[in-house]
Amino acid sequence: MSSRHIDISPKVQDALSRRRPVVALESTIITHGMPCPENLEMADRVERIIEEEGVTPATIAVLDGVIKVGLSQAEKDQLAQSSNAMKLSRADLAFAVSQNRTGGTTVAATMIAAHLAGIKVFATGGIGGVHIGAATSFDISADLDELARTPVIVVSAGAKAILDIGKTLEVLETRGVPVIGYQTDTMPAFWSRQSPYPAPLRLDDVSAIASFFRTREDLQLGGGVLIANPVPETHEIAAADMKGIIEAAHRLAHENGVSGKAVTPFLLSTILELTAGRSLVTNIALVENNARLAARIAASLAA
Ligand code: PSU
Ligand code: MN
Repeated sequence: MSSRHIDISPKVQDALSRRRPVVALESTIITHGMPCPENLEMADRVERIIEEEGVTPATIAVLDGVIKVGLSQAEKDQLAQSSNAMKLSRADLAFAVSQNRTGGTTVAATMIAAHLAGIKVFATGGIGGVHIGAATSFDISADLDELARTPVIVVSAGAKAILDIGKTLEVLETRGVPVIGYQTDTMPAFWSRQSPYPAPLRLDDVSAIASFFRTREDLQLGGGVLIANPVPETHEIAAADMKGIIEAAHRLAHENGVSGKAVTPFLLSTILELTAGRSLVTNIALVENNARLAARIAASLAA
């Protein structure tokens, strides 16, 4: 893929042309999901974890109108410290490019860029989904439609517990997106390993996930696959502990009239305050855990 709008770093380009495994990483989590400097430490650490697995990381973002696939240290620093970075999903990606803007890419926009670059595996924290109250707010993340159309494996810790997980699973099923619990029968809920919902499908090893993805390609089904990888037990916050905090964060969002793209960042930062930083420690642990699994899936796919 060559386009004047996309710049693939030499390291990532080299891995792709030698058919070596590559894992894409999103950047809204850097610009809007975590405070500085924890965002930068997390971004560096997940890249290192992927490299330790012998796989090439490719953090994706838009810098001054160019879709970057693989960021240099200086570019990562710039993005992590930027105070006016946009939050870019499918709707705003071309806007940012044509207006020479800088922004973090959401799960949806990162999937688009990864696919354009020829990357099949992507690690994140939690995907966006159907928000609580969506019946009246109509707030459903573009991540779900992207999973339905773009053939990338997205490794997550499930849907964020700030969402309506049941409705998120219903929409994914309707749009034909396989949701696979990794070594679990239960749909994980981001900070917690448990939710009231079963995982629709289950696979227990990376070679089975790779084989499943290849079968989907053979059958020309199109669209992505969502892997739901529970947060490690050592860092889990029990669902019962999160419940009241999530409700309080929603009340505050409502009282402050927060809507649209601002909802997810507002809820995440409010929950960070209400848990005195504990949610952030868990968030970082689960992203690292997902990066490791994504690297192993990518290695298996490339073998
Ligand atoms: N998970 C996190 N932190 C985040 C996000 C997910 O732990 O910042 C971001 C992802 O980039 C995801 C986006 O794609 O939130 C979803 O936003 P929305 O609900 O506005 O579509
Ligand atoms: Mn939304």
